[in-house]
Amino acid sequence: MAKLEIIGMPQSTFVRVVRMTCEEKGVPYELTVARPHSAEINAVHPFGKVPGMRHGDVELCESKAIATYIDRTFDGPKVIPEDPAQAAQVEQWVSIVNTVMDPTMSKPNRAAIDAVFPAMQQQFDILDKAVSGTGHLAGNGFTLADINLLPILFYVQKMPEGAEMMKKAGNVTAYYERHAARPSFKNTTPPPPPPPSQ
Ligand SMILES: N[C@@H](CCC(=O)N[C@@H](CS)C(=O)NCC(=O)O)C(=O)O
Repeated sequence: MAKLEIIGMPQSTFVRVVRMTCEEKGVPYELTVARPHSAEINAVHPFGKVPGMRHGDVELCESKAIATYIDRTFDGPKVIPEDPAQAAQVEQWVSIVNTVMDPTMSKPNRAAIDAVFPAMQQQFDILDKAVSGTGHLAGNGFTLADINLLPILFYVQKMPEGAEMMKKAGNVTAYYERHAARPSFKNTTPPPPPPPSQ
């Protein structure tokens, strides 16, 4: 089969999502390290965002589309269940996390973090309830919904405020600690941020 190439920076949560999908399924891939708006990524994303992907004649961008393609194309455990209702629950949580929670939780500086503090607390309460039943975001098993959230929590728990909120949200803490032990998570641990581009 053709080589699977993932394009992007390993520090990006969205790049980590597609790499974790490969790791969970046991799919070999090559990471081409490229920054947003570099020539490599502009070739596959109209707005220059990471990640991108190439597999034979197939060129893709957007983490959800790439993860879905990998799940459907390769053998290995399904990260999106076949059952329509369960698949829709995964879709629902990927959408909530990417449209509401990621913009709140992934903040670049102190002023921005302070401004989103109340919203972030509310979102932690919601997550704590969501994972309380099965220890997963959607259904009974580990899915793309979890893969999509864990890289964000990795950065959140490194901030003092995030660590504090996490400590208070006992179910989220247990969820994070359990899944952070997965080889797919450990094997994709991001290196420190690269120096600013010239
Ligand atoms: N919806 C996109 C989001 C990708 C994204 O925002 N990537 C960030 C890095 S984590 C990026 O490339 N940012 C540069 C920019 O927005 O110009 C996906 O799911 O792949």
